[in-house]
Amino acid sequence: PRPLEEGLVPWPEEFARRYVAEGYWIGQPLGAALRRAGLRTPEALALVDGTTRLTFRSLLARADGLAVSLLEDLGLQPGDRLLVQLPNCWQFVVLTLACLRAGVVPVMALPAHRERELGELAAHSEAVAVAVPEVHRGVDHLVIAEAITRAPGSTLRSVLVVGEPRGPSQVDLTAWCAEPPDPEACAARLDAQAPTGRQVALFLLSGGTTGTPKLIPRTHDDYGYNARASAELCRLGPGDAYLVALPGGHNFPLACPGILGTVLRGGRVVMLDSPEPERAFATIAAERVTVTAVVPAVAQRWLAHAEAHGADQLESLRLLQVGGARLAEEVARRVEAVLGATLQQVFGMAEGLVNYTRLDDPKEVRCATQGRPLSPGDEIRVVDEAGRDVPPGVPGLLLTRGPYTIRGYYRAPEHNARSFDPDGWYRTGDVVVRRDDGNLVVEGREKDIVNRGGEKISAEEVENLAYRLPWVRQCAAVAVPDPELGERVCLFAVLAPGTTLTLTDLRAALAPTGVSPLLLPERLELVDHLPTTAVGKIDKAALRAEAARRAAAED
Ligand code: J2J
Repeated sequence: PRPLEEGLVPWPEEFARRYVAEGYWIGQPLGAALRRAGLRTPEALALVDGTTRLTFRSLLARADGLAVSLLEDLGLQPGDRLLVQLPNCWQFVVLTLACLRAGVVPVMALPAHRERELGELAAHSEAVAVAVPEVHRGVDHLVIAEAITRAPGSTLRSVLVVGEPRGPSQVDLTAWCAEPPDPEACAARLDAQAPTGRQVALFLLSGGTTGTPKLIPRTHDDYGYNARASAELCRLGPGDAYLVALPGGHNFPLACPGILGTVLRGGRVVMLDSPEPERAFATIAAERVTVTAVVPAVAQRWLAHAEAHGADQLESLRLLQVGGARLAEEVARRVEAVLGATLQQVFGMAEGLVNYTRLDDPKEVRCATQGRPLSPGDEIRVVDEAGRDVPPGVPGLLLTRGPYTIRGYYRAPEHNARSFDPDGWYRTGDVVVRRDDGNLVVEGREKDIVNRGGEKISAEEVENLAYRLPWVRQCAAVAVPDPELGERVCLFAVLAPGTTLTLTDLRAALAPTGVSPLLLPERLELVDHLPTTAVGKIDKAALRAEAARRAAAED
């Protein structure tokens, strides 16, 4: 593999100096900061997963033991990439901390990824190892890990597995997460070669990747600040218990303030494999959970459950963060009334900028807006198509720069030319209104994705997949409104004369291609031709309206 640094876009030195001078970047490796925080209360409970309960002392020792094993037994070097696709389990937390301590860079894949996406991520990041569960929800991830390891040109050498290893290059991750006999020696070894603040700590994934996956390099300095400032904004403390109900490798539950913010504040992290209401409510009650983060689709399921069965189990919950997709104002109002927790809307992105409503904002702000930037160092602009700033109250495209917003995707010069302007502003692709009070309201988006309950799906990827069927002459994927998930994928297709296609056949034909099930359309509309705009591009706005009209007509 090539060195990590090749293909990174650093912040210009004048910005870096400012972020240091203003105290955002503290020049500390995130692993050491987490360790220092945990050592303040070594015997306090740090991590819960079912019947597994680890104190800070045990968690930190395990992380350091695993970090040393990665370096010495697996032969990883600091800067090497490790592809991580684990469900929410305690081993995920130990592994993440271990990577941060060792300077090994985790690439946070999502549970829905399959052979094709994981293979692309491994190739693009030149990962040398991959961590997977053996089997999870009926999917054999070890078979996928083996397949991407064998792929031509693969740089993967080892597989870390939660479950039973099946071969010589596979490691029992749970066993490797045991407490080492001499944690002090491990800590000393790791402290001696800790990464610097400016180095890449981890890679997150951009929602809705096209072609080559977009990897988001987050540094120790910037990600540490993201987690620390978010934890402060949410007033996390040692008395808090944070429930990880969304996939732990996503930016929201990882660092907004999420797992990392909770550990930094001496709170405890509770892992749960699914946000399904019955188990989530029981876990909140049993572990006295005070804070959690969900997407709007999950908030709605929790509401329905509480309306049917009561919300007594949620008594300890003080803060419910909702983000990832637009939350309707009526739903927001019911969340506070029915679930009894303060609602915090979070409009964030793995590239950086996170907007929050504040805990003491008036109810109208909490329910009707998506908040304002986390940091005084965040710069935002709202502009028209020509790039001119628009006044408050007028919708426009959101651009941003700041101490925790990247300046470029990893090894992606073409994407970067489109996604960042020459002054380093990141084009979020979101259409927002900035109100007079500074709060943002998300009105729509310019980027061609479907936001399925917070999961971002690239329309172009769905289209490329559908074009594999020879009788699909022309197609376009768009979002169709959905009462549960907000949006689902609808495919409009023009077929070759004399051929036909049903949704079931379409999905059955595409499923064996080893792609994430999220890419399979959930609605199919056969048409004679696709509408085009004045410049001859497929008119997606017209198709979205048509999909919405047809879906509504069926209800
Ligand atoms: C409308 N759209 C939203 C919101 C994100 C916290 C919370 C979410 C993410 C996330 C995150 C939205 N209302 N409240 O990283 O730290 C849409 C926007 C945005 C895109 C980013 C976090 N919150 N969105 O969702 O990288 O379109 O991050 O640009 O997955 O989700 O997606 P992602």
